[in-house]
Amino acid sequence: MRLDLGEELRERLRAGEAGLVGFADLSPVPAEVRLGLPRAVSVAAALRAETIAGLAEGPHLEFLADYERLNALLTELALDAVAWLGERGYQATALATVVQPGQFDVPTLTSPLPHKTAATRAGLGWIGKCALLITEQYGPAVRLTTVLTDAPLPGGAPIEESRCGECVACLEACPGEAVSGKLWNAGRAREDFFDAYACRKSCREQCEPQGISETLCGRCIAACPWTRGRR
Ligand code: B12
Ligand code: SF4
Ligand code: SF4
Repeated sequence: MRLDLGEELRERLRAGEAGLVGFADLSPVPAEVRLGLPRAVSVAAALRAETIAGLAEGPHLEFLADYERLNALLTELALDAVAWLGERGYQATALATVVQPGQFDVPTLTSPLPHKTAATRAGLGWIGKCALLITEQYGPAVRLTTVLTDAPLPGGAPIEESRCGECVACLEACPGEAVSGKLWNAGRAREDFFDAYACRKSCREQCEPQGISETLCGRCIAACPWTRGRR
């Protein structure tokens, strides 16, 4: 039996080591933000179990290596999806896996179309109290990328409410006091439940002594029970 467009693309990306692939209807997002394209392919790739094991004590060089591996993998997968959709006559454009100058507002720490928006719209997960995308399969231990397109891909069921419940594991693990403990929903602004500046400050304070020039931490990833579930 011939696979349809969405199944074929999902199989292709998963064969390229994507952990999760979903399709999003982006109609609630303003047209200029999604570059006039109505849908998105959301792709998640998972951290290695060995990387996560050390994260409870903060960022380390293996995390940096895995971070770079996943950024390269996701960029390659996104460019492959763009080419594959283009060959079939569809418009497609990849959002940068790692934001580039001009695509990011430094004072507010925001990108115009966050990868997490495409991911929740594709049904890959919800936004946790730690402000990361939480997937049932890997918890927050994933990095994300997004391809915008006009291809007629079947939209997943959007997730618009938190599934964190009473859990406060990330709040207790966060050295920067960035996590308020409030539950996310799709209408709630990041600032209303998470302090991105406090997180960034703590990430940098932890990275500097390790000689890591990126802004990494991930203690909230190690603490999340959805992450522990995959070990
Ligand atoms: C700025 C930034 C930071 C800042 C601010 C963090 C933040 N949460 O905004 C700092 C420097 C602190 C940071 C730190 C980290 N980051 Co960072 N960061 C980004 C970046 C470049 C932009 C995020 C952004 O625009 N934020 C603005 C706010 C408004 O958006 P948001 O929180 O990302 O998402 C909101 C919307 O998606 C909204 N939403 C969800 N669904 C829907 C649906 C609709 C219809 C609407 C309207 C809105 C909506 O809810 C979310 C929460 O409010 C993204 C890459 C990207 N281009 O998306 C990576 C990204 C968010 N970071 C990531 C990671 C992994 C980290 C770190 C673990 C360190 C690291 N680099 O490994 C820490 C963890 C911090 C944390 N607990 O969130 C991953 C997250 C993966 C995941 N599982 O969610 C991303 C997606 C990078 C990637 N390519 O994978 N980061
Ligand atoms: S990455 Fe670190 S500082 Fe930022 S929210 Fe998670 S635990 Fe807190
Ligand atoms: S640790 Fe608990 S509260 Fe935090 S994101 Fe994971 S499930 Fe949600």
